[in-house]
Amino acid sequence: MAIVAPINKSVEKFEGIHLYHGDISNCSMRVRMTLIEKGLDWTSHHLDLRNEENISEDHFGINPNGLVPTLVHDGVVHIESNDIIDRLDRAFPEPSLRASGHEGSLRGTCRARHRERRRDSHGDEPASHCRRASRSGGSSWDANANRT
Ligand SMILES: N[C@@H](CCC(=O)N[C@@H](CS)C(=O)NCC(=O)O)C(=O)O
Repeated sequence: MAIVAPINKSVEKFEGIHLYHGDISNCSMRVRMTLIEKGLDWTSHHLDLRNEENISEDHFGINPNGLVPTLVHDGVVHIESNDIIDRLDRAFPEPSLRASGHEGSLRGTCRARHRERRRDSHGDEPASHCRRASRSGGSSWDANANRT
């Protein structure tokens, strides 16, 4: 699990779930989908990657790589999207992102869902977990987030 001791100490006072993310970042999108899937309340800190808002002293003080996504959960800073998703799935287990029989491993779940989709004969129909995310999230990428 990628936990960071931030230089920017202000985030250590954050309560709840705060996500530093970008609309054009697929790593951020996967974390947003996880938050939506689990129906979690979160605060959005959107960074415009086109304008290099991630390249700032403030953000380097939170994520030493200057990348998104960065999750701050009750003042603890997490980087790396796969670790963030895993962390969220462990902290908020329902609904689980793990396939039954693969409870220990998100990678196993990804493989199982990939096989499921290949078996699906409905052409472009998205997988069930994607349909649920789009129903609850609407069209906006942070429709269910609190904004700062
Ligand atoms: N391994 C990292 C990769 C993070 C990453 O590369 N983020 C990209 C967006 S998907 C980013 O912040 N790019 C900004 C830049 O390169 O300046 C993760 O999975 O979180």
